Amino acid sequence: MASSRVSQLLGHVQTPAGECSLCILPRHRQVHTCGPNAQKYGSSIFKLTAAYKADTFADKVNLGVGAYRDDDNKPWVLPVIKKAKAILANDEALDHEYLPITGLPEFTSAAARLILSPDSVALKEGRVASVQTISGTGANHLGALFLSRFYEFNGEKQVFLSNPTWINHLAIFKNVGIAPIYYPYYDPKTIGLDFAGFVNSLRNAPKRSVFLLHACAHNPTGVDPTPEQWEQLADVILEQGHYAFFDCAYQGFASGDLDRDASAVRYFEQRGVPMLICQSFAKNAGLYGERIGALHVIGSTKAEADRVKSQLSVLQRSEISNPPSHGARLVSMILNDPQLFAEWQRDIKTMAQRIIDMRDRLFDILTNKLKTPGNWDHIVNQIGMFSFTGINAEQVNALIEKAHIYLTANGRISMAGLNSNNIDYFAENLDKAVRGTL
Ligand code: KET
Repeated sequence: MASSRVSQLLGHVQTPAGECSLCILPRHRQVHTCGPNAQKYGSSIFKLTAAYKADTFADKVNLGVGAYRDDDNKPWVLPVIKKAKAILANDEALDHEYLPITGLPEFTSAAARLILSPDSVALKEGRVASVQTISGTGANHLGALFLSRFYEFNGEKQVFLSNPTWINHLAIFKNVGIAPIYYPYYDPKTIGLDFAGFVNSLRNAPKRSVFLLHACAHNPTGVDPTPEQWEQLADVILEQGHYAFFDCAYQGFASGDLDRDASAVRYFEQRGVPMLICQSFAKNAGLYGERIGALHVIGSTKAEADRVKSQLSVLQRSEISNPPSHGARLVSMILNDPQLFAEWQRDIKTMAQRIIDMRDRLFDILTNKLKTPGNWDHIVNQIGMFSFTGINAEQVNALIEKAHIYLTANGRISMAGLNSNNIDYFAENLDKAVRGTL
């Protein structure tokens, strides 16, 4: 039973003779869905969820996927979303026609103001090309595809990703012919940021390189640069003529404050760093399945932004034609109505605060009650949905196998999976895993 759970996680699929072991197509078929990296970049996070669901153990815990849960371990439909849904349901004027290719205009414009601020100079000058996308993943894909077609790479097409990063970044860029390479980011010795390594890599990369930056609440480490460090990063990026590819999937989740979590993006915009921003409403509006997001590309002139938008709409047309309307209508209503917006801000605070409380509780149990070996300051210092515990793959395996606690192999835990009912169970088993007694 235990080992079968591990093989499930590793994605080892037993197939009958004559079938490709990776994509389960007959071996003689000319088009295979496998290829050398099919398993490496596979949907391991969703396999983890499936293994958790299949587990019949009563006290099982899912700390895998980055999806918010309330203190009863239930998905939380934000009260403001319930309200917006009711308004939409009663709106007789709404139909189900196609949206424009670049999305619902009142959504994309409000989404751009949310991340860049209503005072953004780029917005006032009409220099932002905004397109509605299939959530944050779609924004990353469209942004990567756009760069792959139109960015003037200095040599090889490559993107610099933080080591580590959201695992899907690798597949997304490879998919459009851009080679992912890592820049140093997380330092296991300090369980913090390897700032010197990061800056060094910015200095040594070819001029005009593309650097992917997590706007806030870095996934998976929960380690963000400080405001002063962002300033220094902007200095080097400008010096070297690099391009900033911002992924912003957690606005509001880092601090509980939408504006504060947008500060790095806004600062870079003010400094005139060439950049694009991928925005997701999956987490901060709890709209995971609605697939609502946006891509914002900042141009140096309005004419350039107009050309970019036109190219983005050509790419979008061939991929999804036009984006789905429901999530766009919900978010647009909330962003454009001051009362609903204020209510959304309160909902975000509720989620962020519960996560911060869990961090405090976990830290307290590990350090004061269990006296778990090692330093656990990072649990409270890291921010956002995730904590990078620093435990090794063997300890992760023990937690999955012996305690039915599901987490990714790199030791990342989704803090939102912890609640008042399971936090003691988790802490006790983590303590045992660290001591090697589990
Ligand atoms: N960027 C980052 C950094 C990210 O963590 C996610 C999702 C996304 C983009 C895409 O989110 P979307 O739902 O497409 O708006 N991360 C969680 C889920 C996943 O892996 O797809 C996670 O890391 O658990």
